[in-house]
Amino acid sequence: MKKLLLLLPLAAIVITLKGADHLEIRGQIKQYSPKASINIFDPTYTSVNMRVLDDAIQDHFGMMRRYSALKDENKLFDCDDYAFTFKAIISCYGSMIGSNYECGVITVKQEEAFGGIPAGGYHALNVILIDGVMNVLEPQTYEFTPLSDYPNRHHIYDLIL
Ligand SMILES: [Ca+2]
Repeated sequence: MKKLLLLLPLAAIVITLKGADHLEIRGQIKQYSPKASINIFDPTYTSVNMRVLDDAIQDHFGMMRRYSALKDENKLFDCDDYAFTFKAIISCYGSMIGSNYECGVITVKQEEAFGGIPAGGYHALNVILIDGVMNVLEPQTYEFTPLSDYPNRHHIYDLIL
């Protein structure tokens, strides 16, 4: 029992440190959406763990609440702005500890509802590497699911990472 307890933290560290290079990321998107336009700016990325993700979500939620009056008044702050501000916060968290966290913005055709956003039209949201798994995260509700289960994975138009 004691041995098992010692091994668990080590396993967690290995999973947390797992990253992805630009070719892996490109391949993951292209396997579902071969025609997607891919803009990846760095050669390698690292994975967030749940603690970093929770902290970033709290910060982003706080920022969205502070500016909610502005958002509601002019309606200019929409899905792409949620996605880019979330990406920016994740980048800031990465820079604090010298990590290049993988968090990108994707544009999709919203064929199916996801994360509380109904089907219809085009939509922007995030892809993010969480504990070594590429996830799609809806930055208006913070729901996320592995890319392999994301219902609109075959309708990704572009990625900016
Ligand atoms: Ca906008």
